[in-house]
Amino acid sequence: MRIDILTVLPELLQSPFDHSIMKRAREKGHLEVHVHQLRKWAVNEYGMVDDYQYGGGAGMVMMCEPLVRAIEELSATVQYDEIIYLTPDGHKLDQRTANALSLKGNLLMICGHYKGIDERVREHFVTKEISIGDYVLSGGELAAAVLVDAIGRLLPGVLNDETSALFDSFQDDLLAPPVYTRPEDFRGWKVPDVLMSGDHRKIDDWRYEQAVKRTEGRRPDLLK
Ligand code: 6GU
Repeated sequence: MRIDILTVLPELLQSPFDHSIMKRAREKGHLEVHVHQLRKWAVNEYGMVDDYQYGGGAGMVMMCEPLVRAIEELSATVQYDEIIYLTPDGHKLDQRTANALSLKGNLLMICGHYKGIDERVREHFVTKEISIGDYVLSGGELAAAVLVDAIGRLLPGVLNDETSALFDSFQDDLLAPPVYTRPEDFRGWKVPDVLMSGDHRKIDDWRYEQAVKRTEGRRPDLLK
């Protein structure tokens, strides 16, 4: 998969994909991330990409021209399956959306800033609008990093048996069960006996029960 990201703050997206699973995904050739400085397509030599909003009101709006020039230039060499605008008023990101996007080939992500982007870019170019939750961030960059990570780890070949996504929280609409590692007894706090039993059938049953119990207690909305 190839992901291109348009942003006025490329610095914010320097390191998120240089570590751990995202690093491995890129090294193995499953994921390519290209971060572009939107000011490269600015309307003047001062790097202008935003302007006052029509109708008045505080806050700048990202202009059509730089965004559209960037989208069109990039689209000339890459066929995008989705052009995604990261915005707090978008569709709230969930595992289902991450799973679906991981099946695509090329994605273009637009990070909004200030009051957002001119509505005409949303109408005519953006194919998906995504929010990462009901709170406001200063810009779309951290949201884009979250989205790339959520998608990137699902790409075939990225995870191995040990890191398998199959048992993640949310993958089956259940939260993940509790996990333990050595020592068996830490300050008198013991690992549940069943996990030490070696009976894999019983262990699977226990984990499922725990997952259901945890989901009922913390996220009953997922069980509907
Ligand atoms: Cl995608 N952008 C911004 N600025 N804030 C957010 C968000 C996105 N998702 C949640 N809050």
